[in-house]
Amino acid sequence: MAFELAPLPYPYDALEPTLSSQTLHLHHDKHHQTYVTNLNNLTKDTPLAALSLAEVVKATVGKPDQQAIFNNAGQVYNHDLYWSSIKPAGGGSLPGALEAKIIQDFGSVAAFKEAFQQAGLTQFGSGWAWLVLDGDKLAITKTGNADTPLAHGKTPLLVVDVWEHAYYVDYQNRRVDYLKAFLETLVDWEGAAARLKAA
Ligand code: MN3
Repeated sequence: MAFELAPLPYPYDALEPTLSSQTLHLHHDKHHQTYVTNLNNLTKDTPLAALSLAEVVKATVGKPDQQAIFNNAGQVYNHDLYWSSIKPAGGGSLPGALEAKIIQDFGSVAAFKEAFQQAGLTQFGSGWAWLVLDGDKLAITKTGNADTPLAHGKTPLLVVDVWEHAYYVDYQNRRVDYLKAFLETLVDWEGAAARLKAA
């Protein structure tokens, strides 16, 4: 079965004014769709076409002859999680179990937010900032281009896309304002808590 572009889990204008309908149409219907289309073209009639998306990511990481497949599979996986990392009227208070784990591993929710924002800000060029479960501890990490912690034995819980296409229409070069908005009005803490519980 071919890989598919999942519909956005909310209407295109549901994140306004933080992220515009124009940004979501471009980001989901053009950028994300292109990675899905490329992945299908690259895996057509190969054994990889029978694998799950996560399996393709893990099977192709670090293999020079499969770099293009990894890049597109990683981008599809990362974008799927990005759309699930944000929601209308996000932000706010954290579910208790996630809050307790963040306090245990980062000292405080404020310290976590500061470090996460800094990771997104200092990812040079295109990439991603993540909250992951690494072993039994939460960690913040960043990846460049299509790379993903999934390929490196970690469980992704939250991700913010810091490729310019994610924010340039709404924030131009002000990546820091996009990251602040992500943490205060977009982030879906319940989704992250559910992924932590399932890990
Ligand atoms: Mn993107």
